[in-house]
Amino acid sequence: MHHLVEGLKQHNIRALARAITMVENDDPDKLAMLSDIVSSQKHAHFVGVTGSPGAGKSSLVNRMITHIRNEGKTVAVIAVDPTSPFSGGALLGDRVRMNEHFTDDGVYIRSMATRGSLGGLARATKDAVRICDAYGFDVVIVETVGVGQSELDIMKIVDTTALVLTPNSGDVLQIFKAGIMEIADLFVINKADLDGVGKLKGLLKELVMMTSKDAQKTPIIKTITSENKGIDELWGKINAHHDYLYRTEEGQKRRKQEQELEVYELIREELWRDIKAYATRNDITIEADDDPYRRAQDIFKHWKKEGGD
Ligand SMILES: Nc1nc2c(ncn2[C@@H]2O[C@H](COP(=O)(O)OP(=O)(O)OP(=O)(O)O)[C@@H](O)[C@H]2O)c(=O)[nH]1
Ligand SMILES: [Mg+2]
Repeated sequence: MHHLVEGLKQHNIRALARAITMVENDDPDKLAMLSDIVSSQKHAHFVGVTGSPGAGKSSLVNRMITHIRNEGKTVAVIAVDPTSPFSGGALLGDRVRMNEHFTDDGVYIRSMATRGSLGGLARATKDAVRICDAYGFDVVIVETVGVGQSELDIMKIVDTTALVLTPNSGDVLQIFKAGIMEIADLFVINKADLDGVGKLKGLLKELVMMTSKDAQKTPIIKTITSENKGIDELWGKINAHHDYLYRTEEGQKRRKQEQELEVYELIREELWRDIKAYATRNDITIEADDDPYRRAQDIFKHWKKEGGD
């Protein structure tokens, strides 16, 4: 077994940090570690919290941590900022927001940044979540700023995603973006102490009615993090969604589809690496005026003819 995985099993926090750094840096040794991770997974509840910048995600996560700890469970938080290549800034903000938990061993907070592509960040986050699971946290929360496709990819990692919206902020427009309705399992109206809550709730209700495809209607929960209001209800709904996924036939079906997607995603990644390496070895170049469809077909066919590697 990989030495870092041994370390994780012994609850060594440095092994945890080093394992996450390894996936963050896309270290060549990571695959050996990750295959050992899968067999050590304990199936924590993976929760996503996404929304516009400043919607109150970190404040909400901070309250959730307290709630989860009061239930006697441990929790890891991975804060991902797809807009920033540096983890420093995000970490600073989260340190302030989640400060009170920094000395608790039952809580681990880590920021993730990308050294490469955004796709790479989604992949690295998924790996980091699994690493936290293998370590033995009961709950793993992923906080990400909702800005584009990358956060959608990141949120496919988790079991339950809460989309955080605020009244009168215009960020309700987020939910009209392609794909967001599929990933949002709960709507949170945070900053419910501000005006415009009723209007936002009405709009969300209509939207849920229009788009609901199954019995499980997307819940809408109001929270005020500054007053610790709505956190019990939010956590209750998050757990109810987890039960739905793991205890109902429809939930099983959804999990199966997601697993299939992941397997094919991994195949795509491997294929891409192989074909790219083949092209480099054979000095294949692509010119500005090439027909992209034809060139893609040509390269793929030649790669296959060579035995596909
Ligand atoms: N009025 C009010 N303000 C809130 C509430 N929750 C959070 N805030 C404030 O909103 C601001 C942003 O909170 P954060 O928790 O940092 O928001 P965030 O979504 O994590 O922000 P980023 O990570 O930068 O995208 C802070 O000034 C909070 O004090 C709330 O329920 N009501
Ligand atoms: Mg934050």
